[in-house]
Amino acid sequence: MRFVILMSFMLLALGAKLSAHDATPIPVAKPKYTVKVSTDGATVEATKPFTLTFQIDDANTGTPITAFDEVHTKLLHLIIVSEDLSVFIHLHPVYQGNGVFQLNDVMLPNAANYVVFTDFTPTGDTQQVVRSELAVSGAQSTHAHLNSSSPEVSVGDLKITLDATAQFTVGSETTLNFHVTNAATGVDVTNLEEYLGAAGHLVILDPAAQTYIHTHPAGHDMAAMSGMDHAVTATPLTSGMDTNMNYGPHLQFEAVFPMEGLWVMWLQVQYQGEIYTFPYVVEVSGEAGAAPSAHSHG
Ligand SMILES: [Cu+2]
Repeated sequence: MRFVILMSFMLLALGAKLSAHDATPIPVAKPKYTVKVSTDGATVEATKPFTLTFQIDDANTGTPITAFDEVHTKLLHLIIVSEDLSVFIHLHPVYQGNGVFQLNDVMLPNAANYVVFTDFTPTGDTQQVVRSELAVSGAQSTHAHLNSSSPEVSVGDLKITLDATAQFTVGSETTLNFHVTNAATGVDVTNLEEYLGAAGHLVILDPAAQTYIHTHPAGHDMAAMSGMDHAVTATPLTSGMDTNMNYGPHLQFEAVFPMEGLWVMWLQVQYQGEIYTFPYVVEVSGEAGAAPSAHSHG
């Protein structure tokens, strides 16, 4: 049995949350937490550094949340994507106390509307994701125009190929297999480094950037699991892991897609001290057996 689900969780924006096995998003009437996102200037200009501040409060009482669990080595994970999903940024604001996180020298590359996901775990509660929006001066409203992308993506010295033979079906646990090779030589890469307590991070969004899925490789991040409430099974994956905590050439993730259609995924890995981000677009089909096969023969 090769399936090891260490941490695969799916969270709906606006504070609603789901376990990894829920098939459909369940909206929560009122979020438990509010995140007030502010910037240091009156406007945000493309390519100009600015400071982002996050105030996290209890939605009912308005009091600041002051205790957070460290998850994947950080108290807060910040994901920023452009509305058209061409830009993906993953950063870690620094806790200032009294429910406030801050990040200096943030820079956005173009005049666009951005969606901001703050991903945090208040001590004593489960992981929360709150969605906010941030407009850069001069932004025109737009939306993602997605096409299924090539399963092969090269960035720097690395090429990472998503197993294109897999069927992605709405509502069922989907295994995403990636194969890491040297982009120039095609040789397997087996020395990916640990990044934020995992062999890799995979963030998945729907085209409207409403549904946020963040998953990590099966069997590769035991160290990061202490104190977390995700289901853990103990079968180790032998492939792609050695005692020096190097990873590759195979990375395996699990995800449940709650809707059919195109989804965007960003895989992040660390190699030779640098973080690499690999974008993919995948098509998720309807219920198994009900949808036409992707491989039609004419
Ligand atoms: Cu992060």
